[in-house]
Amino acid sequence: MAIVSKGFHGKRRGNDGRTPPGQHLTTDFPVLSVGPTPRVTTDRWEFAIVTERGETHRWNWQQMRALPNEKPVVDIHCVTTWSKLDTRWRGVSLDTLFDGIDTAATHVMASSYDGYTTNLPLTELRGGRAWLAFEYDGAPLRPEHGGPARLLVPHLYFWKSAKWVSTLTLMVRDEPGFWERNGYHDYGDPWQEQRYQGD
Ligand SMILES: Nc1nc2c(c(=O)[nH]1)N[C@H]1C(S)=C(S)[C@@H](COP(=O)(O)O)O[C@H]1N2
Ligand SMILES: [Mo]
Repeated sequence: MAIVSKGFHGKRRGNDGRTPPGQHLTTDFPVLSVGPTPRVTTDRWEFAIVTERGETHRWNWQQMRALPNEKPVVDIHCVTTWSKLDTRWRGVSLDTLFDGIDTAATHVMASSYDGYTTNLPLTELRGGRAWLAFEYDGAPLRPEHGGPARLLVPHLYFWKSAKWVSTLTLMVRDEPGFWERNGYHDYGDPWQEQRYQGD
C-alpha cells in the first residue's frame, strides 16, 4: 500500500498550517474601511497613551520616529475570510511605547482619526506582538491602509489593527469598540475562529 498522506491530495484550505480555519489566502491587499480615509499629515500627526488616571503620554511624528523600530514579517487575517502571509512592515513595538508607563489597566481602547475604536486586552499589545506601524513593503504606509501610522496586532483578526490610530486609552475593565458593539468578538483569535460575540 502506498504511503500517501491524506493532506497531500486533499483540497482542504489552509493545509499549509498557517491559514486559520475558514480563511483563504490572498496575494493582493484589500482595503476595508468603515468610512472615508482621513487625511492625516505627519506634521499634524500625534499619538497618545492615556492611563486610567488620565495621565497623557504624547508623541509627535519626529519623537515617534526617533524611537527604535523593528521590521516584523507577519501573517494577517481579516474576519471577512482573507489571510495574507509574510506581510512586511516597519514600526515601533508597543513595548517601547508602554515602557515606563505605570498602569494597573487590563484593557485598552484604540481610537483613530476616523472615529473608529476597537478594544483589546493590554497583554495582547505587549510581549513583542504588536506595533505602531508606519511602513509597509518598504514604503511609507499608504493612507488607505492607515498611514501615516496604524496599529499592527497580527495575531488577532485584522479589525483589531486600528488604522490611523491616535490614542490608546488604558482601562481597568473591558468595553466594546465599534465592531464589537456591532456583534464582533471582544478578543478575536483567528485560530479559535472568534468572529462574533459568543464564538
Ligand atoms: N480606523 C480604522 N481602522 C480599521 C478599520 C477602519 O474602518 N477604520 N477597519 C478594520 C478592518 S475591519 C480591517 S480588516 C483592517 C483592514 O486594513 P486594510 O484596509 O489595510 O486591509 O483595518 C481595520 N482597522
Ligand atoms: Mo475586517
